[in-house]
Amino acid sequence: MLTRIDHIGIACFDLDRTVEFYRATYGFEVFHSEVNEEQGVREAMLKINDTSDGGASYLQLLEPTRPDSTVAKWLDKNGEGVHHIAFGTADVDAEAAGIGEKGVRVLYEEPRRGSMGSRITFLHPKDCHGVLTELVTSAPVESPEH
Ligand code: V0V
Ligand code: CO
Repeated sequence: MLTRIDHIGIACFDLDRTVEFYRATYGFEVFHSEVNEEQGVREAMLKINDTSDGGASYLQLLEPTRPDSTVAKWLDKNGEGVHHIAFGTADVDAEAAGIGEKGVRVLYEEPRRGSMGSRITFLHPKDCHGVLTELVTSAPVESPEH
């Protein structure tokens, strides 16, 4: 089951300036930031709200780290803007398998590492009415030591 909008991915040329726009305009603060070399992005997660499934919804601001990355390619073609949406689920493997059986191309054989230790995969935008769609399972919440 897909149970939340986990994030909206927004491609930008300058992460620091874009973070500052979201802070100054809306008051959203950076919850987490990291570089994901595999995906070729530097990213900032701005938490917007908690969700009823125990997760949260974020804006994910993305700046490319190298010219051959998917986000750099997309920015060259489209300029800044909404790059993808991500649905949250407790079981990304099962969701990807089930959606794949419906004829939608799942881009990765196995989910890969996403923001904050999550596991992610993507659905091809051409099979999703033009929307690059990500599926996310958050990293398990660390239980306190006994
Ligand atoms: C490309 N297309 C898109 C698109 N990117 N359509 C909607 N939204 C997008 N973001 C269209 C493009 O306009 C072309 O249509 C067609 O798909 C083929 O695109 P292309 O430019 O030739 O590019 P490809 O085929 O080399 O790559 C497209 C795909 C690639 C979707 C396969 O971007 C990909 O693998 N994306 C998944 C990984 C990713 O995006 N990572 C960055 C976020 P026309 O012109 O032929 O009609 S990382 C992230 O979100 C993380 C870490 C996280 O959440 O934790
Ligand atoms: Co994403």
